[in-house]
Amino acid sequence: MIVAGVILVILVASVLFHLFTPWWMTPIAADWSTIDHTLRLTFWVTGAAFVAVIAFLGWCVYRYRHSETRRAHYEPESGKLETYLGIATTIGVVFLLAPGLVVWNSYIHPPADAAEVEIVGQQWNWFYRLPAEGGKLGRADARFVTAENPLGVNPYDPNSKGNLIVNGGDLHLRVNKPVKILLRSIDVIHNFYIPEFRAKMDMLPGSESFFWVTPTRTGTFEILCAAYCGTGHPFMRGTLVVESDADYEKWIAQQQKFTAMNEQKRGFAALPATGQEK
Ligand SMILES: [Cu+2]
Repeated sequence: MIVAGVILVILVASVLFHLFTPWWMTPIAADWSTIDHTLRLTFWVTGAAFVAVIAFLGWCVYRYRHSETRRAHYEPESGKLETYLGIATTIGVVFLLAPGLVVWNSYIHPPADAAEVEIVGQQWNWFYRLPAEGGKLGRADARFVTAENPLGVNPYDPNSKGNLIVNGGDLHLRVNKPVKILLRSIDVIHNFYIPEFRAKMDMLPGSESFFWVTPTRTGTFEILCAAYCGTGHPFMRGTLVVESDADYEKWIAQQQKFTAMNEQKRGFAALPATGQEK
């Protein structure tokens, strides 16, 4: 009886803790409310399963408690019970997985008018690269990585020249404008994560991953690395500023161009006029 009572207390306390928890999602700052919906749905499905299993456990402890007069039945199989459990489990798993597939599909299909920004992770910093006004991002390859060109931007690609490189500073984005976030790493696996955007993705050395997002409110948000990437991992933080078009233009005007950055140091001007790297 005491054990059944303890199980009941655990069940009620767990549900109450969930309802009154001080830890909940941060206020959303992007148009990914569908991701919140899938998270809530997961809470409901797993919460219902938790309540059902713990309540069943408590009921069994109470109902089949020791009694001198009772003998246990031997009932190794129950076709009916297996059918019910099979159907209920299938429904639960479908509700857990299917909505995520729909949301994921839209998460990786940016609209045609989305701006582009590249995020590069390197132990334990964030770099950002933006195309010049109306331009495109030049290609990049690990072969081009040097002290002067930490992102490995291809200096032979004409699109590279106007690219803006933000080395260690804040990243700024326009409010209410969709942006495709391209992700690269030049050493180990990192993960670009902005909790308020409900958006995160792995950054894999040697390949480029991406997702898109529309920031919906101005403000300053923290960028976190969400994949353990070495001893400096906890310090791999960045700052994202979401702002109006006017403020964004001011910021972008201050950023350094790839060509300027290289000429200033060395390398770009010293490169042969025509390279094989086309
Ligand atoms: Cu990292």
